[in-house]
Amino acid sequence: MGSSGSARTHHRTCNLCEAMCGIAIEVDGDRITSIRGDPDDPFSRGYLCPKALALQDIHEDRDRLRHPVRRTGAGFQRISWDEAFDEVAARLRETQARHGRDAVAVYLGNPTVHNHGALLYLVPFLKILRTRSRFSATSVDQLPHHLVATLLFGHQMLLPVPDIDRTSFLLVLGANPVVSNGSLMSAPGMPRRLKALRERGGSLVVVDPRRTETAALADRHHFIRPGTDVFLLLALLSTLFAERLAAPGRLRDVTRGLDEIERLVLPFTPERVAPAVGIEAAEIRALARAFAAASPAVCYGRIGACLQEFGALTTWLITALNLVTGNLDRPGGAMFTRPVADVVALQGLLRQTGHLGARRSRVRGLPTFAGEYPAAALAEEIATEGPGQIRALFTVAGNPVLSTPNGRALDQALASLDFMACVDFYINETTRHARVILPPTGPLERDHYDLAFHALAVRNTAKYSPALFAPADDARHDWQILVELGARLAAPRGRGAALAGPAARALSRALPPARLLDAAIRLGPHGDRLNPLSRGLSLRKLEREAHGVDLGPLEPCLPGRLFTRSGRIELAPAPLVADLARAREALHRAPGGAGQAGDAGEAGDAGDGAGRPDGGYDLRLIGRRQLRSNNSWLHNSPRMVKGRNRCTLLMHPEDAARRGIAGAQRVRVSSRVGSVDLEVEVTDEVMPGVVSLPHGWGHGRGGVQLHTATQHPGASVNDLTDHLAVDALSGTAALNGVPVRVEPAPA
Ligand SMILES: Nc1nc2c(c(=O)[nH]1)N[C@H]1C(S)=C(S)[C@@H](COP(=O)(O)OP(=O)(O)OC[C@H]3O[C@@H](n4cnc5c(=O)[nH]c(N)nc54)[C@H](O)[C@@H]3O)O[C@H]1N2
Ligand SMILES: Nc1nc2c(c(=O)[nH]1)N[C@H]1C(S)=C(S)[C@@H](COP(=O)(O)OP(=O)(O)OC[C@H]3O[C@@H](n4cnc5c(=O)[nH]c(N)nc54)[C@H](O)[C@@H]3O)O[C@H]1N2
Ligand code: SF4
Ligand SMILES: [Mo]
Repeated sequence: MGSSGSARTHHRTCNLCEAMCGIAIEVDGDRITSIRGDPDDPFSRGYLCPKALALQDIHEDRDRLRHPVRRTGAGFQRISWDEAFDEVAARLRETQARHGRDAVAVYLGNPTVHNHGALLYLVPFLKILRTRSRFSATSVDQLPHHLVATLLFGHQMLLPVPDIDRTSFLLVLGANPVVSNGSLMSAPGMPRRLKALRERGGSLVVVDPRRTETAALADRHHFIRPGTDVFLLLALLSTLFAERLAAPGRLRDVTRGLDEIERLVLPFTPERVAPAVGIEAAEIRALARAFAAASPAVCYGRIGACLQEFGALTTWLITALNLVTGNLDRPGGAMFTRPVADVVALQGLLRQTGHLGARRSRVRGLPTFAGEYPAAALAEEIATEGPGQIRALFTVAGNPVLSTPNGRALDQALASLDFMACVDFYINETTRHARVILPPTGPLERDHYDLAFHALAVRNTAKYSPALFAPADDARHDWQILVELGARLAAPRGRGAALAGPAARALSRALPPARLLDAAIRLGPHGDRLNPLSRGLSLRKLEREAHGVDLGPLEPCLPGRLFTRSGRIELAPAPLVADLARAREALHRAPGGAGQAGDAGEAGDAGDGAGRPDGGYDLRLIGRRQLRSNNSWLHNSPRMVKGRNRCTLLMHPEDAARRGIAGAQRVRVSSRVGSVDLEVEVTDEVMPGVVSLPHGWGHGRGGVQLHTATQHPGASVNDLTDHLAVDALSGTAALNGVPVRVEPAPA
């Protein structure tokens, strides 16, 4: 950065969430003087959320590590990069030499997906490490979407995106885009886009156990019992077929399994599912008819629909609903992108199209997807002795202690590892267990391109953001850390020699990510095909467009883009059809089902449930995202945590009264795996029988070096979520719908 005294404005993309807002950062010398929305960004048109300011706070954060550290008896101490790389490489190799290559596990966190350098270089790095013990945040997030895309379309990244700017009916299940700013639906300025939908005469219907900020903008909001979306969707489909409203249109001839879907869903009438779902049969029928009548319409489901007992089935049936009504691959429906750097094509070349159940986890037999085990199995794989036990862990941009189920158990398991190293710039709840922490550059010190999120956006757009600040001389980007460590792991020395190979050679010649990106852009669908006279794009041309480029609305692409062997959409794939048996069984046991005994599950005064054999877990806990928070890692920004305590439990007035809870008092929430004490907020914004807690809090653990966050510690919802509760088909954690008990906290 120049050191002149005059202010300059730089246009960049905010890289904190999926929305990719254009930002105008005013810099004076080395100081940021303001961060505003960029009105000239064609995609975000000036929109900004409060988190953008955290970019500055992270940049200036004194707790952010700027050099490697090693944990000693006297706390973390600075070491050189050489020492750090040598120690990490030596200890990982030693662990693999003694206990086998899978004794070293890897956990990749969410920010890797917002970091194209890390994304590109994790592929060869993991090839060198050769461990099959791979975990990531995917299994506490969007895994059901990848699984369904693989089974239906043949490729895990063929994820249909709701075309919200052109739809006339948006049905939202378990997502709160007004706060989250959209997920698997990149579209900055959600409130404006949703208001525009209604202004052009369209409808927004939200189905959520909480009356969310998104529900507040909707024509209609329905409460739903957590985890029962699968039944609602079955009943919507059942109604469509029974009333001859199904009309797949253009895709009928390229879809296999339509008849089977009809046969499978017909028995799930609205009357049959209504008591379990908590929405009246007449309402379900009306919703099905309204959805079928709207042209176009689209159903969209996210975290609340995914992170639950039937996450894969729910995600599947959402796509089935879109397809059966002719809304898949249709403007205003659910569409596919044609990104500038086409990750679908790139992964297709690498044959990374997704595969379920190639292996099963050692302890519990949970399936892998795309080579990764479910994060819900990580703690037990560390803690359970025997051949194949995990002895060392390497994390990149993750905080699984706060973000995966039964975080306490994982916290304890991490303390028992032989060795742990983390690529992260904070000493947080997870990285405090590391022996060595390798800190990458901060979010404004690296070039940024949204390799993943341009592929999930509601329009085809592209924008490249060069680093705003030059990193310190001895700083390393994530990709450089992976390259240097990879090279050391591969170096032919002692028994590690076996690790050398093509991936190692690729790393030793490592090109900066920008060069790889340039190739992907130029050879991609909007590229110049390496012809300098072409009007197509290259990275250099993209760089000249400081506000980004808009390449138009999404366009139909099926069946051409399918990767299935049959060349068709496989709407009724065997694993999903088989999993319906589990849903049928659950419906049988649910309220109104034939297998339901009396009114159990609606247990009344459970204030003293602790003494009951079933634990008295008579409430269902769900999650809640917050505007000034980004998973677990923005609470060290003073501007993100200022104001009232936001880590509160929402509880319905009837549930509170029954437990003698008056409001704004401390309560104890207990589940099968643990308890936390925190403040309650009594509100009818949640439905009776449901309580809600945000995730990402719980900073009050010893050794966390986040000076602001630890002053606002909150409690971790994942000290309550149960690692045994997973969507059995996909292994995705069921972080919503957790059975809990609530009582006034002991004095
Ligand atoms: N401000 C902010 N923005 C974020 C993030 C953040 O932490 N903070 N995180 C980012 C990330 S990583 C992601 S993946 C996205 C997630 O984006 P969203 O999925 O839009 O975010 P959530 O707020 O988790 O929305 C889940 C909704 O599901 C509801 N719900 C819970 N259980 C059920 C159920 O069983 N059925 C139904 N129908 N609904 C249910 C919850 O009440 C909640 O409103 O947000 C991203 N954006
Ligand atoms: N109960 C409950 N739990 C949830 C969810 C929920 O809705 N409810 N949501 C889930 C979802 S959707 C997600 S995505 C996961 C997130 O789970 P994780 O990815 O495990 O956790 P994060 O909180 O995102 O932690 C990100 C870490 O990356 C570091 N970091 C940030 N930027 C960079 C970078 O550029 N490079 C490197 N090397 N490090 C960086 C931060 O310091 C932080 O330590 O949480 C999940 N957990
Ligand atoms: S919505 Fe997301 S991308 Fe936009 S400013 Fe907020 S955090 Fe950044
Ligand atoms: Mo996520």
